[in-house]
Amino acid sequence: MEHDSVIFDIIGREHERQQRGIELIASENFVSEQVMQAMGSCLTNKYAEGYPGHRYYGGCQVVDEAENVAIERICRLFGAEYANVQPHSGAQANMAVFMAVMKPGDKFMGLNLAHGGHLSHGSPVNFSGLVYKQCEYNVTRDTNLVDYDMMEEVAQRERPKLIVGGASAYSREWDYARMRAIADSVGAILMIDMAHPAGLIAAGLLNNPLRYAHIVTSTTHKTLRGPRGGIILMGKDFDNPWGITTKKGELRKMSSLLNSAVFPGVQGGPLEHVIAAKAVAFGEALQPSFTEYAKQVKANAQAMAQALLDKGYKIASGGTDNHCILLDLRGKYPELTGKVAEAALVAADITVNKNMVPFDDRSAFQTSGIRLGTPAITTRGAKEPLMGEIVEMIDTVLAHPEDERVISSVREKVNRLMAGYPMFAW
Ligand code: DSN
Repeated sequence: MEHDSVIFDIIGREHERQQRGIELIASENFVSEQVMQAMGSCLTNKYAEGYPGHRYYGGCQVVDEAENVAIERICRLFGAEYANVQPHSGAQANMAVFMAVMKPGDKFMGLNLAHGGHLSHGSPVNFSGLVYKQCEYNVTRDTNLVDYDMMEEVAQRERPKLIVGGASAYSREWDYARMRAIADSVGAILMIDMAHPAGLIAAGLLNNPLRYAHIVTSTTHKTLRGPRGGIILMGKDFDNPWGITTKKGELRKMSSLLNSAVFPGVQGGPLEHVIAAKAVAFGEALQPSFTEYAKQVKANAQAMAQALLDKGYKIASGGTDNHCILLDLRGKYPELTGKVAEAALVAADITVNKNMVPFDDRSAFQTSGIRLGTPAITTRGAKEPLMGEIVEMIDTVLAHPEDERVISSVREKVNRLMAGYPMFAW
């Protein structure tokens, strides 16, 4: 077969882009070589609709073993009693939970997308907002912390069937105990989407939502540093069989409802090569070296936040407890949009994404903020002193976002610097 030089040239250029730049997108990371190898393996050839031991295809005895290893490792990592490792993404994990616990038209509550929430937590352009009715809670204007009083008030008024916690641009710890109390007070199910901080939770650096929530979802590719994908977990309530009583009067356990919602509900054949890569990543996350990595992610985020504050920037909520920083550009450069800032930084090979900040007066296409994160740069081996240097370079670019000469001189510095931080250094 002829070598596909078109695609492999593209892959080579993307590898080069990743190698030479500073990656600060809070939801990205660099996987290990063995995670990559498992993803690129012959397991991609196998159809395995169903679950280990109960498949709709023959020849699944070997992939069954890989899926069982992934389930056992992720349960050990988070203290879970149940895991489904098949969701292709975090959004599909959320979709499956919604399908298991609600009927179309039922009401649920999630964090306002413009305040750091996620598309799949009720955006009107997403299945979550199209199929279900959403009500929402905010962060407060003064602290930018989740407004639990508002959450309680809205829950009492709207009586949602499901309360969703978790965010894609929120840098603070969550009060899961209070959320569970609010959910219990209205008979709602509590689901926490821990996609962003999962790696820090696995390392014991943040509260574990499994101790409070009925159901927890996550992606596997952010701080958890695995392949792109999703998972669903249950912990605390698993021992008390709960679920839905069928017309025949039988109780269908939540684990069974969730499994059916993933397959055949929202997905067909599982990606067994990705599941094997998830198992590899979960195995890595169980090692002491991963705890050291996660501590460094957090230390780097705090060093970066402090360096930004020292330079006069405003950070939503004033700082960070995790891997993520939401920079409110209105503090230092009120005229600068997130869109322009993102483009200037990307031109300097510093990759970030524009992001709305709480109570933003600009649209999601312009925004007044950018989101920064330390998971990927930490995997490259960065420590606290480098955070100061990065902030210096960010500040130089943001002070002159349209000056080609400034941008190109920062880019040269970035490229020289990153040559000393190989992609698979860890
Ligand atoms: N899109 C992801 C993020 O960047 O946070 C969340 O799914």
